Amino acid sequence: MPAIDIQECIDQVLQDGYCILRGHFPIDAIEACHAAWRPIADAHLAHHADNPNRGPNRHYIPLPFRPPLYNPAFFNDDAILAIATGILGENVIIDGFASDTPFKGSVHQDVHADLPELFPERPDVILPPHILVVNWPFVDVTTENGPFQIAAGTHLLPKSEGLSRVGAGEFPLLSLLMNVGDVLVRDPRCLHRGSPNLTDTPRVQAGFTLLRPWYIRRRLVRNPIARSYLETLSDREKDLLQRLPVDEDE
Ligand SMILES: O=C(O)CCC(=O)C(=O)O
Repeated sequence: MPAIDIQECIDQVLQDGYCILRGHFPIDAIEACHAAWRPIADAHLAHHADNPNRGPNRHYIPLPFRPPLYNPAFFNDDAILAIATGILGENVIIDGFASDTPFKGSVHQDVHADLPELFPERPDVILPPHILVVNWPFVDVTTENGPFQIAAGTHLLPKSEGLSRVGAGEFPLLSLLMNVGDVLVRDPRCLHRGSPNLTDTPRVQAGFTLLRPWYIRRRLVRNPIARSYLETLSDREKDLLQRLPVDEDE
């Protein structure tokens, strides 16, 4: 695994809005995730194939915090948590865990941020990050299968200015081509969009969010974690996962 310069990653996220850790997550663990994801996606599609929640043939699917989708190799990774702590401060917590998947027939999304502005009445005030997203693909991401596209640096602009300058072509939308094992750490305020998947293979990308502890997302769908599994985890993981609903019975 290549050595990681944590400060360089922190600086990239702060300046560009994202960094990529190449070859960072174990491939066998991701293959196990991919296999576990299929029946979850099939169950989701059985109800929602005709009303996709992220545009035509594109689905956001909340994932369970249980193995193999939950793996400490993803959620309790020293480098990722050092980057997150360096940006968000101590006591970061995890809330959402989901997959984003463009299937064949998906289209370009509108350019967007994943978050509302914290203080919409003062769009001129550019605040430091309060939330980060950690994404990792279950398949290699190519120009054909719907790469995530990002306009680097746009989290440092008022949102409406960023949107109009991306529209005017001042900020290129970069396709992030990633291999299985690569990890994207991003500020979800940085403007981005999904692009069309032209292939028959769903471009599955998992993601979880890391937050400053005072930030609460009330409308987020969070799958519960089983008490019996939570009790097997390290103290650091229990702290990270403290916001999750706990299923006492499972
Ligand atoms: O996964 C992607 O390519 C982009 C998804 C996205 O930004 C969204 O659905 O909000």
